Parts: sequence; C-alpha cells; structure tokens
Amino acid sequence: MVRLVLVLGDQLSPDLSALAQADKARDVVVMAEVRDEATYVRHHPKKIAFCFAAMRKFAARLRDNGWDVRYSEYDDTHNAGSIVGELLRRADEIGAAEVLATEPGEWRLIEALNAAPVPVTILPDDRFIASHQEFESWAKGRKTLRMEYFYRDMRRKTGLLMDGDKPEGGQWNYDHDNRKPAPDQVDYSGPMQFTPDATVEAALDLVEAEFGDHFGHARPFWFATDQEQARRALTHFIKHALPKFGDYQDAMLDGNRFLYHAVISVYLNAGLLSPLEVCRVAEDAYRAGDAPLNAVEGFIRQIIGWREYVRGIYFLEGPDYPRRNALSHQRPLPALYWGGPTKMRCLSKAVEQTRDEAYAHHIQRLMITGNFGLLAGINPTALHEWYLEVYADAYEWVEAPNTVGMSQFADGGIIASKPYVSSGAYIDRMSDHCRACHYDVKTKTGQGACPFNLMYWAFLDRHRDRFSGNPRMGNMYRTWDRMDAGKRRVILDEAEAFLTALSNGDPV
Ligand code: FAD
Ligand code: DLZ
Ligand code: SF4
Repeated sequence: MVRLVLVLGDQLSPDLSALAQADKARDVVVMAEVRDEATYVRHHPKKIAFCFAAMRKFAARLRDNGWDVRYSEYDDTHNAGSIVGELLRRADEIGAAEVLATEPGEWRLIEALNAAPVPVTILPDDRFIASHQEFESWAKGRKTLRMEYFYRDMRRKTGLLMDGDKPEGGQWNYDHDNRKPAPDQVDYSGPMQFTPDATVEAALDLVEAEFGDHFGHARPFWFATDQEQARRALTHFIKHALPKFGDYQDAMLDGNRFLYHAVISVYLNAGLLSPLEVCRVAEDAYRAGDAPLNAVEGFIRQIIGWREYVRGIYFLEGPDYPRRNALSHQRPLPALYWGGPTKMRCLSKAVEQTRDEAYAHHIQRLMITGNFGLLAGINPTALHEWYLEVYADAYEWVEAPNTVGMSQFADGGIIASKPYVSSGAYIDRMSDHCRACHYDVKTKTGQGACPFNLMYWAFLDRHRDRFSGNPRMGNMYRTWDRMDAGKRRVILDEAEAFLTALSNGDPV
C-alpha cells in the first residue's frame, strides 16, 4: 500500500528519517505551504519567504532524485490550509492510508499529527546528536540540569575536540579567553549574501502580497535557500570570521549587525546544514592551524552544547513549558518591541535590525531585548511569541527554552542558575550604544538616568524573596543593602515612574 511521506518546512534534509524509511518506488512525498503554519504566529516576512523558497527548491531536488512529490503552493485553489488537511487531501487523491513523518519541532504539530484521522507513524528526528532517550537518562536523578556537563558528554560522544579521552588543550571550556568588549575595527564584512533567483523572487512576491502587514519586510533578501548555498555561507564564515568568533562573541556595535557571528541558525534549523558537518569543518580549521582553540571550542559548544541541550529541555518539560511564568510577570509587550519610538539606543538598534534582517545575535537577544523584558516584568508568553515571530531561525523547540528559560527565568531556574539581568554598565562595557544614547549610562538617578540602571535595582528588590539566597547574587544584594535608604527610595520611585510611562505608551 502506498504511504505518504510528510516533509515539513524545517525538515529539508536529504537524510531525513521519514525519507530514509520510505520506499522511493512506491511512496509519495507531501510538502505543503499552508495558512496555519504561516500564521499561527505572525512570522517575519523573511522567515516565510525563506521557508517557502527553500521548500520549493528541496521539492525540486527530491524530484530530480526520483521521488514522486506532491507539492502544494500557498495560493493553490485546493490547498486545505493546514498540514493535516493537506495530508488528508493527498491521501484521498492517491489512495494512501498511512503517513510516515519525522517528529516536528513543536508540540502543537506533534499533537495535530497524533490526532489526525489517518494513522501517522512519527519517527525520531535523528538530525540531532542526542536522542530524547539520551537526554532523559542524562537528566534523570540530577538536582540541576546545567548545560556544561551535558556538553562534555556530547564532546565524548562525537569525539569533537578530544585528545583521547581528554578535552583538547586540557580544558573543556575556554570562555575565560572570550567575551571581549566590542572592537574598534571589524575586519569581517559579514555573512555571505545571495542574490535572489527566480524561485526566491516568486516566494518574495507571494509573501509581499499575502503577509505584507507582518512586522518587517521580505525584501531585501539575501539568505541562502538550498544546501549548496548554505555550505558556501558556512565556508565563508569558517575562513573569515571563526578565528575571532570567541573573542567578540558577546560584543555589540551600533554600526555592525553581525560582527563575527556565523548567521547559520536559519540554515541549521531548516535542515540545510547538519550540526555535525558544521562542527567538523570548524574542528578542521583548528587542526589546520587556521583558528584558535578558544574560538573553535566556543563555537562547537554553542552547537553540540546549547543547541542540543535546549532541545532536550523542550521535549523533557512538555507542552506547557512555553507558557510558564515563575516570576508572575504580567506587563503587556510595549510598542517599542514593534519599532515604536524609544530613546534607548541599545533597544532601538536591536529592534531595528530585527525588523530589517529577521536576525539578531545572541547577546542582543539575551542582554538587550531579553534583559529589558525581564527587568520590566513583561509577560514571558508575550515575549515568547515575539521571539517566535520576529527571527528567521525561530521554532519553538529552540526559541522557547531560550526565551522562557534562559532569558526570562520563567521556568523557575531549570536552564539558568540565576536571572540574566544587568544594569547599563554591562551594555556599556560590551557595546558602543551608550555613546549615542539620549540617556547617560553613568547616571544612576535623576535627569537622564539610564533606565536599565533604575530597573535593575528595582527588579532585585521586587524579587528579593526568591533571589537573595542565591549564592551567585549575594554580592548584588549586599551592594543594594549598603546603599543609603533615601537613595534606594529614589531609585525605586524613578523605576516605577519609568515603568508607568512605558505602560502608558509614553515615549521612553
Ligand atoms: P552564532 O553566534 O554564530 O552561533 C553558532 C550557532 O550556535 C548558531 O547558529 C546556533 O545554531 C547555535 N547556538 C548558539 N547559541 C544557541 C542557543 N542559546 N540555543 C541554541 N542554539 C544556539 N536560536 C535559534 O536557533 N532559534 C531561536 O528561535 C532562538 N531564539 C532565542 C531567543 C532568545 C531570547 C535568546 C537569548 C537566544 C535565542 N537563540 C535562538 C539562540 C541564539 O541567539 C541564536 O542561535 C544565534 O543568535 C543564531 O545566530 P548565529 O547563527 O549567528 O549564531
Ligand atoms: C515556519 C513555517 C512556515 C512559515 N510555513 C510552513 C509551511 O507552510 N509548511 C510547512 O510544512 N512548514 C512551514 N513552516 C515550518 C513549520 O512551522 C515547522 O515545521 C513546525 O513549526 C515544526 O517545527
Ligand atoms: Fe541602553 Fe542605557 Fe546605554 Fe542608553 S545608556 S544605550 S538605555 S544601556
């Protein structure tokens, strides 16, 4: 009996488990651009355009390789509008009674497939290094699930940067050599950019017509949209940026959106690159003497450490994880996240580039938009939806643990051992934003005081019961407690006034 083989928009890998298990001579591949996937959140137009263009190219590649592919374009008249609807329509059309699928990266879609009125066999997504079972057994019985220990297991498992059974160079982690402040000069011109071909142009036209009211613009568009282009983008990064990746991983510059970052998450998460191939070429660069160990170890850790770890947490914790709110934060998302005017230079630059590129690097997401959200007590579900919408690399399995867990502490500390909050001093140290800001980062209270300075202390004060006993936060509470009572009162009052203005929609 013929089976349908479902390939989703983020499953564009030739060795996908559903394809590997299927019979090319008999089974039929189903791919569909559908309203439900394109609108369950209002994705950035660049994300939808990337997804549709890459899906179309992948379908053509499968056909070239002899597969029978039934592909539905978004505006096909018979398009059922949902993945399950399209599976049922194709099952009817072909006379199939069974579906083979690779596990989707969001609970929402897993649940829809499990509830479909046609039997769906869901196979593990083996494009990751750790299976669900491996992560569960690693997590079982541990008091805390810190990434670092999981990462060491992934190093041993993959053999990446190993010297026998010891870590290369004698240490597992070289972060103390990283995290330098922003450099004066950047000798890298950024990620490789691709001129849209006819397939991409068609996807861009469609997205502009259908999703022109979403935040951001489809054009200009330069992402890679197939495996060959993604590999060229990777090679470009390895050659020109990897050597300095570690040093400036946490830096931010007003006039440079990418610094030495790889900008490959969009390709990795859609399946155009595999995590192991990426790590192997990075390791090769180290072994050939082309990139230092601190850079290569830091880069590999992001991929076989953080990326695998957050996926493990998402599936371990279950479907309610994205809605957790351990700190009971309820403030609605302010308009400045959608480009509303703000005098805070760091925020306006992070949001501006998010709108323009559907990309921001990790420290912009964590220490600018994330830090502000946490300090201001913004509802973490609203932030979760924002991050899912605005970034081209966002799928719930990776976005939710980063937002809800790492950035907002809304999981109560499963991922982060302390909240990622900072005053303006950190932003000033790691960037040059403050020089061009309306506010003064050195001013703690009164006219022109940096809002991060005010909100930082107000956050600690508000959550004293939860955090004052945290050994990693003791110093901060001691500093706060040593401050003159009158000064503390002024800070709390000014923070309150700032947050009220923010909620009222006043320009802040
Ligand atoms: P680089 O800095 O060059 O790093 C190389 C690769 O490491 C990335 O491509 C990515 O695959 C991986 N990586 C690095 N950090 C992480 C991390 N914390 N979690 C998972 N993988 C990581 N990443 C996403 O892929 N999708 C998301 O939706 C997403 N949402 C985030 C939301 C918040 C609030 C935060 C703080 C982080 C989020 N991240 C997300 C993680 C990280 O910011 C991006 O992976 C990174 O910025 C992608 O850019 P890059 O390819 O230039 O990464
Ligand atoms: C992100 C996305 C978008 C915008 N559109 C589609 C689509 O039309 N068809 C499809 O198969 N996949 C799409 N995707 C990716 C899915 O949303 C993704 O597979 C799930 O969220 C699971 O990770
Ligand atoms: Fe951001 Fe404060 Fe610096 Fe302005 S002064 S850029 S608000 S940290």
